[in-house]
Amino acid sequence: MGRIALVREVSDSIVRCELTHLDRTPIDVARARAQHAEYCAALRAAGCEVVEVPALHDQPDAVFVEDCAVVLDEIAVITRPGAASRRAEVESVAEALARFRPLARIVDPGTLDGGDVLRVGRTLFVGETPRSNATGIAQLRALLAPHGYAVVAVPVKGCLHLKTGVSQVGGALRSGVAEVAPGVLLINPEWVDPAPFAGYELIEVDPAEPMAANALRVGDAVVFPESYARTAQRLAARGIVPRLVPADELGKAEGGVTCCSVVFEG
Ligand code: CIR
Repeated sequence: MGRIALVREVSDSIVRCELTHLDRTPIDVARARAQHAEYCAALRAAGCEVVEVPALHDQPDAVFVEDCAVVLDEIAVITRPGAASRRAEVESVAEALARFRPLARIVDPGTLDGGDVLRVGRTLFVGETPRSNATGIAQLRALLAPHGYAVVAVPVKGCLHLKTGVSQVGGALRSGVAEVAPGVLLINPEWVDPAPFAGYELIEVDPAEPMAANALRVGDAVVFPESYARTAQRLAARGIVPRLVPADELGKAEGGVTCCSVVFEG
């Protein structure tokens, strides 16, 4: 089987989404759905089979499937999201993933959002945020140690998730090759301290675009919001030409491009 991208339709109730750092502004649900469709098209163009998990219209944030699972080659870890309002999202994602991987779970009192987990090779950097607590991070470490993954906790200040502030845009593609091909990371150093990422090549977002550090790497492609043109130019200058998608409507719900899919080899 090839590369799979799990996605979920934008809920009717998205206007009641969780918000942490943004003020509530009206969300045009039809426009959010149209942009989501373009996002799915970009995933297909990047070689993914797009698999939809069932819509959950009473769960406002259900489109952000990334937060429900961390999928590695060996195992899928079903999370326990930090926002209590989001916990009912995980079962349908677990059911979809059970076809592909053995499942493990983060359990009470642990919390973990997939948006806090950045995997580079066999290292998982995990944001310490109001969504992902020390117990959840310790549970993840214990679940993954037998598979040879290191879990490194990283402080995050000023943004929702670790991957709001840093994501991978180049370098090691598959677990196991990190040592020979270090990652290239896109980072907002105002929100995430670059120190834990010494050894990787870092590209900083344009200071006028603080939200631009969230890019989605799919194979060799990088899916990136079209509204962050200055940072896109920085990527292009480094030889990384992103596939641009409109993403500003779900941006009002504090969602970025990584949040809307769980990508893995099927
Ligand atoms: C939330 O606050 O949970 C949603 N409104 C946004 C989640 C975005 N997910 C992500 O960055 N992985």
